[in-house]
Amino acid sequence: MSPSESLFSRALQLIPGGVNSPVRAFRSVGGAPFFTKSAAGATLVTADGRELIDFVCTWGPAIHGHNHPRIKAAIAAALENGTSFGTPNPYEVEMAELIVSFFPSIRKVRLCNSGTEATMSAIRLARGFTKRDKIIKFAGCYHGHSDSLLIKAGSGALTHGHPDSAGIPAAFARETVVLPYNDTAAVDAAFAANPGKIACIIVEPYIGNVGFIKSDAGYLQHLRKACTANGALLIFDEVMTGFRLARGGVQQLEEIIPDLTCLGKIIGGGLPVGAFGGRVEIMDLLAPLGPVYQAGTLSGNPLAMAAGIASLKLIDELNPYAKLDQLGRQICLAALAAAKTKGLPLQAPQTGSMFSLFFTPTPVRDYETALTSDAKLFSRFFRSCLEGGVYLPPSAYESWFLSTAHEGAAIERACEVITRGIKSL
Ligand code: HOZ
Repeated sequence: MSPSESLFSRALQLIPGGVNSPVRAFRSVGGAPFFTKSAAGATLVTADGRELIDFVCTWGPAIHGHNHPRIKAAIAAALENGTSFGTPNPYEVEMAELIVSFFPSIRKVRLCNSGTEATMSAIRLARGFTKRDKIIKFAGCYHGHSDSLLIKAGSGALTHGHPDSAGIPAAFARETVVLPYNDTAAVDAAFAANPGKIACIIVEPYIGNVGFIKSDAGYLQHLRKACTANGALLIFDEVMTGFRLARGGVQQLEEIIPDLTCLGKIIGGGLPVGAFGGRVEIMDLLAPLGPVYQAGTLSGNPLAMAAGIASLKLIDELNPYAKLDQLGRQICLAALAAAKTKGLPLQAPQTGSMFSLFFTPTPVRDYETALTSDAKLFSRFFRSCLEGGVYLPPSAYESWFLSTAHEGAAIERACEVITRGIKSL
């Protein structure tokens, strides 16, 4: 038995499915997950001593590559002072100042521990502010695993066949209106059918959880107008896209001002984190100022804040977006060229360092069209890439992520392996 196999067999005895988050399981692509011993730059080193070029980037946070020396040093320096205080600490203030400087729509921000907490709390806040109960979400968007949002959800919920999770009371599910993404008429119809009842729309402005999908031109602007016209709040879930696709996320690219924004991933520099923020009059409804309760023992944790501050400062120093976009395009063009040679239909939507390969002739613009992708073919492709030393998300319905550390030899090698993988299908 290899070290990974042995660890997995021990894990299976004690941890459901052997993993602490379903997206890490290999059930949809076949085989067992490897265990990671260490990571640096663009490379994971497995417990079995294999080096893999990593296109998961810890599901988004590692925009500067793994174990970046500046982030590591920031954590080490913070560690000297303690790991958690249960009182306000100076790092939280610096983080809040950085977030509002990157996101003009955010005037006040509350820090928490995960993207799930951020979206769950933003929904509660929207309901408290509007005094309405219903929310709109879109099929295939995944906003973490709180009850109101695990309905027609993407990510692991879809990958493992449970987009509508068991355990959600029907009364909760009734308050969530699920619509197709990129369909403006569906939004208008939902508001018309529920006058004065919709508290908010929550959307991944570009979806990263059913594979990567961009919004059609004008779609997000339509959501903004529809919310304003109907007295509902617009919540952008930029947990994945925030700081990754642009300094100020998709809202900067699309020039939209949402009422609330959810963040996570990059602002923790690889440690657990989440945040949500927006207009002052909405945010001031949060306890202790207002009646909407939200809390967390480890919220604003000094180590996570120190790591996140270092990560955001690196973004400002390096302005990595043009480079990341070029690397993303290079991978997608290599894949499309290989597919063309092979006569295989392939879609490769990409913005900057987020993209996906869908094995389908159908342009992918929503949940339904994402499901036309040949998941069995993806599994074979995944295994071929893994054998060649390239680790992709182990699901046909996840975005790939790049870091600045992927430039040079890593990207050349990955293009070769991906090309070979597609040609072998
Ligand atoms: N949004 C991430 C992947 N789509 C979540 C990662 C996880 O569920 O562990």
